[in-house]
Amino acid sequence: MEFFSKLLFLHEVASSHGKGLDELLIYVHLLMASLFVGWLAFFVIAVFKHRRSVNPKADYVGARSHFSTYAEIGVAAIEGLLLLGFAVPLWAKSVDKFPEEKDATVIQIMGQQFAWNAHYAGPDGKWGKQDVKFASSTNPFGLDSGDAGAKDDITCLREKFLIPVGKEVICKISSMDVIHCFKLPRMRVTQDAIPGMSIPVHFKPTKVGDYTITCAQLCGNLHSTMRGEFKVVEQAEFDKWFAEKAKAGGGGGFE
Ligand SMILES: [Cu+2]
Repeated sequence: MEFFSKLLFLHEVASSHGKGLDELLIYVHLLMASLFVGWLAFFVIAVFKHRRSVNPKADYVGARSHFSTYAEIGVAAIEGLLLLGFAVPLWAKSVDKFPEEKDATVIQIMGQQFAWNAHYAGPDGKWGKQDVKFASSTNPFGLDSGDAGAKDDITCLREKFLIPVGKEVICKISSMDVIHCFKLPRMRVTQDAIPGMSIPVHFKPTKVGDYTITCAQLCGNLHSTMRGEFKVVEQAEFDKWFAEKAKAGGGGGFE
């Protein structure tokens, strides 16, 4: 597997479900590679075997063996196995089954041309009131500064945010302008960010380190520069950062 990961230039996995996804990706590529080689070999053999000098007269019946039928059935069976035996169970286990919010780090993510912003409910665990009428480039989450629940909310606007390692993360993805796509290559997470919608995704980071968020949807002239950063840290470091952020005037971003 390690060999094939390198062959496909896959980033080192840093989430719990990433390994299964990579395995599926590798199996699909192996099947496609063998089909490519197989069909190409068949083509070359057919062209050579039936060349004009040995077959001056066309054969009007054609192939008499059933080999190609069996080969087609074999390929369809392997594809069925990949879909029903690997892809569907992986989706059910790693994508469909959400962790409980109380056991997870819940973050709202807002894409904007051309940056990523994060919003945490703060130590009280309650999201401040949000309304689109308050939304602006300095307040992308539309937080109501008059709401008591918003006072300790933490917003990281165009800046690095932290996530604790070994704990489920739920990101609720949205966009304040056009369609973006929240992509965490090393976490094997990709989800479109659609204006007016909040779409949740979840993953469990397994390695501390610095990670990049990219945008995987062509979203404007500076799309290629649309990056975000987050850091996966030990729980203690996260708690310290979280408390400091909340204390430093929470809700940041709006005055
Ligand atoms: Cu974008």
